[in-house]
Amino acid sequence: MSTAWTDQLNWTTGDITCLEVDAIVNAANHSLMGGGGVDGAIHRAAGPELLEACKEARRQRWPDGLPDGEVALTPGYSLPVRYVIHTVGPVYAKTKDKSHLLANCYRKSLALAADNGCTSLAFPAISTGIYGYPFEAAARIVCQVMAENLPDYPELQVTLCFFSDSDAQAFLAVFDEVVSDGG
Ligand code: AR6
Repeated sequence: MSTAWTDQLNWTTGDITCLEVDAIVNAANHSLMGGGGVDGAIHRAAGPELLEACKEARRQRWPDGLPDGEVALTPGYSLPVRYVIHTVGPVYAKTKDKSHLLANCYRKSLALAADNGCTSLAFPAISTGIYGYPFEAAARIVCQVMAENLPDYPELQVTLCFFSDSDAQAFLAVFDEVVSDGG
């Protein structure tokens, strides 16, 4: 059984805005007008041009806002990256399974990065902050999407950027389980 996808997956802890990769993913909201959490950090580090680019994306492509699970590309401006891929994770709701929307965020970000010639891409833990998605459930979805999709993008290296060591440990526990189950 091939586990080559695991060779394309890396992880780190800290502030995603410091990573020198081709593109980072932003856990944005429908408005694309910025917010708290990682979205706020990315807008602060990129500078005001990022907000202008997001307004332009709204005007041209997403007049009603970016739907859950969709992706939008902008330059990185003052960030040490070429691109920011904005995506909207689902707000967690116990009563409704939104795992496919969280999976779409990751899957469509991989495709958009590859389509734009990126060979390195970093993700924050989408939806697991203000949007309340349980961390382990989210980690399982991340592993599943990476196992299914990374073989389609053999040139792409993905870094998962966790904001704390405890998040990284929680992810690694899930990752080890998935890999030992043959994921
Ligand atoms: N670098 C890496 N990870 C970070 C950083 C950072 N600088 N800051 C926070 N995190 P969240 P969501 C982690 O709340 O749950 C915004 O207001 C954080 O610890 O940023 O998708 C948007 O505008 C958590 O693990 O995003 C939306 O309204 C993860 O990033 C809403 O929050 C995601 O937390 C989106 O909520």
